[in-house]
Amino acid sequence: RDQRMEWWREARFGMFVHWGLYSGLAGTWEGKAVSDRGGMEWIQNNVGADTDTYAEAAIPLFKPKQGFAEEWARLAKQAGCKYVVFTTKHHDGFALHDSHVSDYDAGSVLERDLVREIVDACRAQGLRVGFYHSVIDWHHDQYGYANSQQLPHPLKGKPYPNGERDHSKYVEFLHKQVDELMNNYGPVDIVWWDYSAIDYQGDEAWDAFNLMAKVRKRQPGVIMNNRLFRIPEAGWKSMGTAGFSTQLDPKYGDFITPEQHVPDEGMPGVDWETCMTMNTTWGYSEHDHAWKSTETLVRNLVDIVSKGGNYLLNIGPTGDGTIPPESVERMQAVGDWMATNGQA
Ligand code: FUL
Repeated sequence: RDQRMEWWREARFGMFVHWGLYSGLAGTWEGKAVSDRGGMEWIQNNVGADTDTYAEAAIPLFKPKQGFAEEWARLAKQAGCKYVVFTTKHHDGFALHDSHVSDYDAGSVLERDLVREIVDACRAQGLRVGFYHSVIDWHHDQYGYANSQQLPHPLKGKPYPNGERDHSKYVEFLHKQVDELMNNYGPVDIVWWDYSAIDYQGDEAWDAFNLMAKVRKRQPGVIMNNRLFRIPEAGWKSMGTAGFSTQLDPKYGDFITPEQHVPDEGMPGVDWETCMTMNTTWGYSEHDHAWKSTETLVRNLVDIVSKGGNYLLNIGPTGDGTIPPESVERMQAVGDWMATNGQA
């Protein structure tokens, strides 16, 4: 087992943050609730909007307030989290850093570098920092697994060669953007890839081994999850509650992300992490009121930790970066419990 994993094995509890253009839309499209359940970070896909229509609706609603990142970091600290993993880019393709290889990024659109703001705030609280990065990209015009015509079902898109797109151009772009993220923000503790699915097979789709090698070269201490690959040997047969293999070949990543599935017997010798929402959506939705109780969250934490895993609990801030009060309350309550019952 890899020594780079040591801090993470002790960490137990992390805060996940889904935040991007979709957050301002808040689960609403053209004045109507898209749904009161499920991942509203997928709203572009759910309503079948092409990237321009989506951007036009979403950009005016994404207005990060000053100091939002300090609020996140303070809450993570209070809650007893040891690390924060946040979306540097989700499937919609909008990057939160100041990217020089894209104009669909916070630098170009808002003249802000939101990644820097978040990293600085987390570091100031002594938190480890993880970059969630989506390899899926509904914006890039050469992305080969979907095009705007195929929305709302981009996952059923066929890979290049499709006669229209040169997916290798997208891969080049992906590598460059990741390189920016690895070079410009100091030490990065985690890269949390998301994700390879049925049609997207690891190395072929993303030049994944090279991508990982480059990341490790720039960030010798970094650890990465196994979602860059969708092959059984990588330990990820399914993201859902179906079975998955407990084997993780380190060449595919350092830890398994089984998501909302904890086998009764745990997974001795395997580093794993369960990520979870507090309601049913990762990205903010004003319509989702299905909040899990604090008791449930504490039970989850105990359950996961007792089986040797880490719990990565999600918040979905609004378009200005405010954390929903329901999430604040729950994080603080978990923090109180940790302070009384947890390890130091
Ligand atoms: C999935 C994504 O499709 C969801 O939107 C979310 O980010 C979840 C954590 O992972 O792969």
